[in-house]
Amino acid sequence: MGRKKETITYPSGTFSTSVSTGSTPMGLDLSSQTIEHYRPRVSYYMREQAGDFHYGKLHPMKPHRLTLTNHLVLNYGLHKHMDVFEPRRATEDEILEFHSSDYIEFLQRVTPDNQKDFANCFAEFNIGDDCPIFDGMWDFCRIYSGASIEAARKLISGSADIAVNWMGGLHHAKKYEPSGFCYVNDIVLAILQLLRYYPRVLYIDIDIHHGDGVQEAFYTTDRVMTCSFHKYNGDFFPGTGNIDEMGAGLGKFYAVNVPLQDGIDDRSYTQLFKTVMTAVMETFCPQAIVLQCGADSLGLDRLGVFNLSIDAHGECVRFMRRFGVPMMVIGGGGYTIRNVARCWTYETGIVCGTELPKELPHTVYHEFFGPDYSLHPQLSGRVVNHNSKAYLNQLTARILEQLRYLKGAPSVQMHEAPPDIQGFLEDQERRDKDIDEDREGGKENRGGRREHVAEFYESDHDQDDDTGLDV
Ligand code: V1D
Ligand code: CA
Repeated sequence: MGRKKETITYPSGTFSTSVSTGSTPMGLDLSSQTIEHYRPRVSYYMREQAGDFHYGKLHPMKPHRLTLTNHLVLNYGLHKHMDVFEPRRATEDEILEFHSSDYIEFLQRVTPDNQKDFANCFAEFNIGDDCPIFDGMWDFCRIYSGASIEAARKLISGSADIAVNWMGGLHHAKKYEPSGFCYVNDIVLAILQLLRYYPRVLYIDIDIHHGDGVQEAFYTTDRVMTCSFHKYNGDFFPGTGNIDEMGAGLGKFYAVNVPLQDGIDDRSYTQLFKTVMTAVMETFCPQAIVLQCGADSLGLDRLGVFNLSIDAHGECVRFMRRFGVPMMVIGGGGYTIRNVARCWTYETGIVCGTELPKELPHTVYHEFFGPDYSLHPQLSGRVVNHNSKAYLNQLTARILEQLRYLKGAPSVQMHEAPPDIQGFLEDQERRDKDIDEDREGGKENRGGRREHVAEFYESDHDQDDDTGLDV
């Protein structure tokens, strides 16, 4: 692949960058990639029950936002542009691919009715205001994780180019404990699936909180690059994600953190996002992308303090879609639920390549969206922007410098384990044979595998630690 400095004109604007000319690992020419040329096949995962779970009356996490989203998506007619699946629940074994058995046993057994008997474990398992015990908690975890696992497998099978799961994206969950409203880390489970086939996976996180659980799981591997944009002041939850957290061992420089201050606006955010992601795509050349779209980075969020519009949030999705790399698009935080639903609906339209009318379609939840009933409400202006130009320039320079280190390290980019495609296929066959009582209603469409350009490299240097994974 030749490299040259050139100007890329995207429908959203023009900027100069150093790009790879020729083909990406997926054989697409980025310089000519536009929304008009790329017609990805989209799979959408939803389960009606997911919206019925309750963390508790005073808890900000409201699964009902999923119901609002699905109603908008369907009433806009977006199901006609996608394959819609009601995914199966994740099995205990699948969840144990990342989480510890002690923790998962606890999660399965504890309920609001018997929680008194488990009170002595609450400190060990970080149960409290952020992560309460609620009715159906284990089932909820199995539903959203099953969807992310299925979405990953769908991409691998080649029968979708983009897979959307708004139920997933619970990026804080750790191997041994829940954290920040997240119990099972569906993202880590999905990436583990993707790693069975794709040598390099890029994780991007635009939730206002740091994607700490995913970063930690893959901190010492060069096969996953994690890149989180978030508020950081050392205090804001979860307190991690400073720019100097870059990865360790073989994973050094493969964790990218973009710490931001209150009130960041559309222009600064999208410019920063595009600059960083262009450099990341060029240096890391992932074969699959997982994009966590936490909507608490929108203006007027109940917990968030950024100033982003739905348009700017969606622009990040649109930008990543243009690379034409297999992509999972997942949910995350988002606490002003009428705006979460509008945002994720808009982004479903973006991945489908469909422009949606600004006026919302009528749904049984219409009153949630007043007084404007618009897909693009005014969200900015509540918070002053504390990200000066100088700060953002310095941040950009430091991140680009980090990525240059990565490029400079000899053969780092090509340092990979061979994908375990045989193991993957055997597993798939076993799974297909299983009688799965959860599948009634699911309309899996098993098309033939499409060929992917997978690259095979050697690696026996990956490291393991107690929280991360040996990949
Ligand atoms: F405001 C609350 C009311 C009830 C229960 C919890 C909260 C709350 C707000 N913010 N909890 C938080 C954050 N926790 C703390 C800790 C409490 N300690 C003393 C510090 O500040 C947790 C925020 C979690 C954000 C989750 C997420 O948006 O990133 C997400 N992504 O995917 C799913 C969730
Ligand atoms: Ca983030």
